[in-house]
Amino acid sequence: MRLYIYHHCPFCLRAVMVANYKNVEHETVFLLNDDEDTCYRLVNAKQVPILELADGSAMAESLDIAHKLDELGDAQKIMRAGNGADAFVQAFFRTAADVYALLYPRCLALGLPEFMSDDATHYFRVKKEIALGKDFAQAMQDTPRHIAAVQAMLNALPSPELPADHGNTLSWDDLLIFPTLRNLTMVDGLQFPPAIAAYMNAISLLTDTQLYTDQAL
Ligand SMILES: N[C@@H](CCC(=O)N[C@@H](CS)C(=O)NCC(=O)O)C(=O)O
Repeated sequence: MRLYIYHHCPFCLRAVMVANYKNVEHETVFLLNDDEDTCYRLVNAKQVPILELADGSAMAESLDIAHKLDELGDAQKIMRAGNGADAFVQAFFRTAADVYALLYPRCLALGLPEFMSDDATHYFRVKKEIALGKDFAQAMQDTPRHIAAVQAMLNALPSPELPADHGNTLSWDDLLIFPTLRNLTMVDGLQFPPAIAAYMNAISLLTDTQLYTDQAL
């Protein structure tokens, strides 16, 4: 079984979290960001994550993949029911423009496997500068303004439930909450409130996934 991902992709992280938590044996394939052919060959669309099963079939959509991995993984590792994590999802949605303006230019500077060629870097930059409506140099210059908006959002988040309060289990809500927070650790200067930092460390440990804190810029 193979999981095709980009390291920085928050949707991919959902699949990685479940695969690791549930000890699903799999091979991780980091695609180059401009590799359209592999995506089209497997799922007829340019998107990751993609799960290729042992029978050669492939599936897209992170939450469908997460459910499949949940089925295939260690039955002792329970996925706790969630309630949609509305407060988090809505807060992330409201500040999405600031979040992306902080994350897109930083992604390229971290030496991630999906950007290991000039063509892959160029592909990402062109696409994301159009999405942002400004170039990466401008986005970096605007960092203080974007940090202020995202910091206010972080400060207003409710305290997420910790795995330790639920028999050290992962919840479906964690798949909606953790990936955005994990990516925000790319940003030097953001202060994670203590309850959020404790949550991030606990989920990172439970799912064997790394934060970007040491590489923040
Ligand atoms: N609804 C999809 C969204 C996946 C998605 O948007 N993935 C992004 C990467 S973060 C992607 O593949 N974008 C196309 C590209 O990078 O060219 C899911 O949940 O899996």
